[in-house]
Amino acid sequence: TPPPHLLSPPLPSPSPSLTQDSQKLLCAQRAASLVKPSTVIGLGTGSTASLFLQHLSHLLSTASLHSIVGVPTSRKTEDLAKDLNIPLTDLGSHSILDLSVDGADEVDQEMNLVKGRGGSLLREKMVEGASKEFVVIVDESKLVPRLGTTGPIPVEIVPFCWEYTIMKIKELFQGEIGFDAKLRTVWDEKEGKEVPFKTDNENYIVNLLFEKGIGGDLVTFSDQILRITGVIEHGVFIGMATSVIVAKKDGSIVILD
Ligand code: ABF
Repeated sequence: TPPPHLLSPPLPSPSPSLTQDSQKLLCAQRAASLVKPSTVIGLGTGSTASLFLQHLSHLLSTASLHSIVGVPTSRKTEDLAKDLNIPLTDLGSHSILDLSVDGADEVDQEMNLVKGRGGSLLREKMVEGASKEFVVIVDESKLVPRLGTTGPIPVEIVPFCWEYTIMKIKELFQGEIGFDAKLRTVWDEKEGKEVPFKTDNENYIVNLLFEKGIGGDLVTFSDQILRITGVIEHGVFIGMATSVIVAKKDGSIVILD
């Protein structure tokens, strides 16, 4: 055998590379471990939030947690919470929530968010806006330098004269290079054609596409969109998150707050 100094150095142990799903699970479990007994919690929507609900339900069933009650942010979450035996209430009975936990589509350095690509932005904004703490759970792919870079900004509008509302939105951003606004549609098997996607509130969604993300100030962006009659709400959540739990590929967790 060669003398020790000629032996090749041991290979560095490969750093774990978690899949996106495992990252989602990791941040969801961390958030569930932060929930205190006897609290009213806003329950988010989406795949990451669903993992949070599952873990919450597990803690409730093993009596590690008790007396919590949830406010769902969508019909889908309401159904899932019922299946998981998580007791539910609503904002009419609890106008101030202790905590909300939800996923996001994008998170910038200031913890501003894009939400609602799943379609439930209005209920999410109402519930999370009523929460003392709003914890966002994301895998690291959701971190962006500027909002609107990885996909559209969804805007909920009334179905009445929706073409007119889209026209007004387009007028607002006509100077932006590469801007487009498109009605979100889904394939209807029965009708054999694309039909407008409908939110839980029976409204439509317009997807705003910015080639390089939202340029300029987010508050101005928000004010301008909300001033259009026919627009109900948009998916940019400014200054609402109180912390963001980011699960990374290497298995670590980073908390922004
Ligand atoms: C919701 O779920 C949304 O506002 C956002 O669109 C989405 C994120 O989903 P996922 O966790 O599946 O990536 O909270």
